[in-house]
Amino acid sequence: MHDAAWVNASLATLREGYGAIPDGVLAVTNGRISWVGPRSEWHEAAREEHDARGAWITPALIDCHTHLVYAGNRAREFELRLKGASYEDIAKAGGGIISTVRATRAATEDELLNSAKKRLRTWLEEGAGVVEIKSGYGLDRDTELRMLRVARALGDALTVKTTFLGAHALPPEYQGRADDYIAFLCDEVLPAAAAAGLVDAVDAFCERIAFDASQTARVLAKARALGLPVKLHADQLSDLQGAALAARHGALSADHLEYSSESSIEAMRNAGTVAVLLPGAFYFLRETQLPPIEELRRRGVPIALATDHNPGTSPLCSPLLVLNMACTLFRLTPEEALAGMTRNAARALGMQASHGTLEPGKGADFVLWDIGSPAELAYAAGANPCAARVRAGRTLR
Ligand code: DI6
Ligand code: FE
Repeated sequence: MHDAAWVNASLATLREGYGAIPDGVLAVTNGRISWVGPRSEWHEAAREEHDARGAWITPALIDCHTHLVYAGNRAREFELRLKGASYEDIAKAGGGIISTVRATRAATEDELLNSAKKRLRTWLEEGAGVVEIKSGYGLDRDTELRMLRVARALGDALTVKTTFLGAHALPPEYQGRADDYIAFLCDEVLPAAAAAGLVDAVDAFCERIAFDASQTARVLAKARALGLPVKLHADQLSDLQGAALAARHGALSADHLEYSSESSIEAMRNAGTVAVLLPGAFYFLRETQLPPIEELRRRGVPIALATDHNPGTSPLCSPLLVLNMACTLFRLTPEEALAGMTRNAARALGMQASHGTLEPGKGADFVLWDIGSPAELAYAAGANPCAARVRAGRTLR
């Protein structure tokens, strides 16, 4: 006897491709999926039966790369960029990430929590079940830990995975002393955050305007020494062989990748590192260099997608729009796009055993969509066909 069953539904299990089962049944027991298959093979019983009225059911969306916790916004900077200033010029002039750092350091924990909760509403309305949230706007001990505590506190509405990103930019107080700052992160801030149980993974920004390969390697090595998985902002604005560096450290994912080389993609394939592509930053920065999609496909590197929500390069608040952008800007197929925010996004967070597909034993986190085919999720930009969100078997909307 199952706790509940959803009948009269089309299922997109995302096990392989869409993994579509027209006219399927999905059953749940103790918050986990306990049966998935065609109605014709369903001969079991459930205490509760939900009529999905022909809706499509997919795994809940997973946003595996966000900077969702911060104070202030950077609309002024967006204006400056449209008047000709580049992202790097603004960063060099003390704007950019550092301006958000100033605002975030000045904000209270409640202010950070309330502003993040407000933002998160769109993710919940658009069927997200898991969101990854990075620190990285404190760049000191107290604010980095405060950001991670706020991220954890958001975990009642959906599943949150936290990522320590102290190596996001060099704070003003360490100008010209990047190696000292990296030592401060490795010797003090990261161990403190890990000891407080606030860190699920560790990331860094390996880039000309941030940290070089050897500074990045020290942070990743420290994370590994603490038994924490790693991810990397790699080759976003130039090719520092960041993706290869991430692969050498057995990273869960390497993210951005616009300037990654073939040999780096090969290293990712060998290490099982997922490619996280971020069409929002590509769009807002009006980048023209496409990530190596064909190379990733050819070498069978799983492609995940995310909003990269942040106030500077991707103030994008819609997981569904990412699906559309991935198709229109990066020429992914709608099937690849949906796999990018379910199956492959789960892998980018090390959650493939419990999330990302509709399979018995996995968490009963799924969404009912008012659509005629799964391709509509990427097709209709700006539409939100989410009819209901189910978390651990309980309907939330
Ligand atoms: N790359 C990005 O695009 C963001 N962080 C990063 O490492 C930018 C963050 C910001 O501008 O606030
Ligand atoms: Fe990012």
